[in-house]
Amino acid sequence: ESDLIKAAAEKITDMVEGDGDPAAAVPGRPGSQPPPLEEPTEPREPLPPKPDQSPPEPYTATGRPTGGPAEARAQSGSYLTSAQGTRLPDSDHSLKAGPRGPVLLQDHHLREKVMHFDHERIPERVVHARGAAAHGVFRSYGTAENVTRAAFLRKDVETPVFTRFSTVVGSRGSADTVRDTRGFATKFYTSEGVYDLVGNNIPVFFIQDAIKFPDVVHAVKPHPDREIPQAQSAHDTFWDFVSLHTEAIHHTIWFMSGRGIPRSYRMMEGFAVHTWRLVNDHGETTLAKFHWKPKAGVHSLVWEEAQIVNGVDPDFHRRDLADAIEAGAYPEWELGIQTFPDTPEQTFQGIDLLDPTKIVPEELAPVQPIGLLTLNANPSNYFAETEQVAFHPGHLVPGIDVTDDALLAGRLFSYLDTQLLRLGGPNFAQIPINRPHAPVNDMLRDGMHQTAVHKGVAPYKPNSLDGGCPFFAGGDEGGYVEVPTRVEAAHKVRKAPESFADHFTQPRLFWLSLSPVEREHTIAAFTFELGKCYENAIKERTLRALAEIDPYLCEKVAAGLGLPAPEATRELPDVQPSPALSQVGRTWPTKGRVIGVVADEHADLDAVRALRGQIFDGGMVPLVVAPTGGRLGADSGDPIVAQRSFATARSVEFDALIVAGIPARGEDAFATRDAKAWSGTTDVSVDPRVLQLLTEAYRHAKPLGALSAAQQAFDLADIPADTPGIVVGDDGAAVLREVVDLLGHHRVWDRFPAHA
Ligand code: HDE
Repeated sequence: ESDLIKAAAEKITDMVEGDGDPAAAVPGRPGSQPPPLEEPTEPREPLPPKPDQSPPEPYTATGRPTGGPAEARAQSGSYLTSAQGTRLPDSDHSLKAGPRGPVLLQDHHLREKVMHFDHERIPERVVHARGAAAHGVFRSYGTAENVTRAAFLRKDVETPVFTRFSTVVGSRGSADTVRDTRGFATKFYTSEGVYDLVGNNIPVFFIQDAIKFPDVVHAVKPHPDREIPQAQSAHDTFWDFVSLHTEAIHHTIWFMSGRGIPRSYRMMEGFAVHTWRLVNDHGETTLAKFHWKPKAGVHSLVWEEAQIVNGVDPDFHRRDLADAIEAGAYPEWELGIQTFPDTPEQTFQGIDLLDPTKIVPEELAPVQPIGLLTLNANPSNYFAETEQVAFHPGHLVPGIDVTDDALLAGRLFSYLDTQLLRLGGPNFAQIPINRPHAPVNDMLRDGMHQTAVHKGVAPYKPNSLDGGCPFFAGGDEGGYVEVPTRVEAAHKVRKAPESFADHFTQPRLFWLSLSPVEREHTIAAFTFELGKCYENAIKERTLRALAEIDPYLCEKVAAGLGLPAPEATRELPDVQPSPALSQVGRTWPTKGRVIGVVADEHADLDAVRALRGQIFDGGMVPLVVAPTGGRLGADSGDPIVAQRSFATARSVEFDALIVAGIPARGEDAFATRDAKAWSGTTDVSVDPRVLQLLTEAYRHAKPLGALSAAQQAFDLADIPADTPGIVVGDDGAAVLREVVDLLGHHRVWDRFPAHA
């Protein structure tokens, strides 16, 4: 047989003109080539092999293509690649569990190739429809080099990226600050093809098997009869599903906590959820979970804030991201990995690594930083970039491989399939934002929205007419070679592993890791959401699930619903809390936070100027709030621009407030309104909108400061001066310092009642 292969290889080589023998450079290539055809009846000179082509035109943040030939997708170049530019070692065999099969669902090359072929003869995301995105760069520390051979994770390699954040449930026009999970998807345009890290801001998922995804999504989407409620989980069908399907309760308790209403996309963690298999230069494998850690800290809104924002500024998160980038305050995240030995059991300290409803606490497996993501440019066109970007967990590069997580397997199918409908055909990899920055030499042809003008006559392998090009890449030429993991022979079953049946230990771990105030907010969220359900049976079933997590949680929610609290059916497990899961009790950076300075013409304008400068110098955003738009001290040599007026400002926009003057109630301001109704006070000598600013900020436990002359504003707003987080003084700089110290904790947590 080997003689036959050798003769075949020589024959092909003879037919090829040009330098050297490209076949010789490809280990194993002759073995993958069937014997050549007999001589053509009309012999003619074969086409010469073509050189590696240039990458397709990359799209930049400024919208300017940075070069590359127009006909960038002919079957030219040295190596056959996927549509994402990843070199392929083989295109003739499906990935199978042994030579006799069965074929594995995780064969993303097979699916890409066949999917594309199926659609060669020539609408909103079904989930994650609403999003906001930005361009940036990922700089690798090189600390992952020992576990993965991925080129973009080598030391100091910089890779362009595009990151899209999203809500899951609402449609494209829904509001940003609804209670929901957030998507956190990053496309890395690496030298080895596109790598997509398609994660969420919650490290676990609702379900353990992709086959249930349509069920959970149907349950959380609006009711099919009236199509309400929009972008909400607070309705019967969602809680019906969760209460009947308790593996969802872990994800659910995460988004009932503050994690479901982030303060900003810039202040969210991200998680790839599944366990991945990394492979290094020596072929050694390691299991890993990916984490994004925001430099700005992990912060949430409180529920009332989130609701006000939905009305006042439904684009709050989108605006916040774009404004920060435009101001040069580039958001940053560190990418980190938790690593685990790749043992046959695929468990770590008893935790099943293939179960996407389980975390591994950071205290057991520390998150090791491997690189820094900086988002530094806003998209130039929402549709072209944010809307048309197509992520896919199967866009992988050598060094990162999948595991047998059944949720991941379904995703590997779904993300390609959904783009066919959404982007109108199989050529979405040619849309500028999706184009790899690595050479693409695929043999995918024609179809809807084909933009390439292909040359050559032989878009098939093997061929002699195009000089046999392009060639396969072995592992040492950057080919994506699947890790030959062993698949044990077993019976075909529709079953989950036993360990997947534990649905409550980790929700309890999460609950016990929260601080008392975070627990109260979580109780309030459960009480609100279940309170919006009509069916008592659904509430009762959910309470039974809560009883398996914690008696206090269950009792408080039950009391709020006016229902009896059930008992747990077993002794609750003794779990060790994970302090890393709480957002309270740590000091965070204050860079990028927004401080409002309230003033009018009668305020000490020098003090206002000084405050503004000091806030700015501290890397924060000062926003002067004045009775009207325009400028304060217009006649002075140094007028102060008012960024907000009493009509446009609302407390939710500020992380802290400092009152520099007490703005009297203006002639026209609310002349016909009842000041008491707005401000909770009968005194109308202060503009009621200022009182509203203060009372709301106070309720939301934000740091509040006042220059001594203005402290009366607190009395008028019924804010006791001796409560925590109220700072009054003559020296503006000292007041600011104290306010910023408080802001380092995000909120004045002591101001919230907390018993749990
Ligand atoms: Fe997705 N998901 N998903 N998902 N997902 C989509 O793909 C799907 C899951 C995530 O900004 C869709 O292009 C299935 C987990 C993000 O464009 C679709 C299952 C995680 C985004 C799809 C999951 C995610 C999506 C809809 C269960 C976190 C937005 C539009 C097996 C690790 C990406 C699209 C963007 C989008 C399917 C579960 C994250 C339909 C079948 C778990 C961030 O293909």
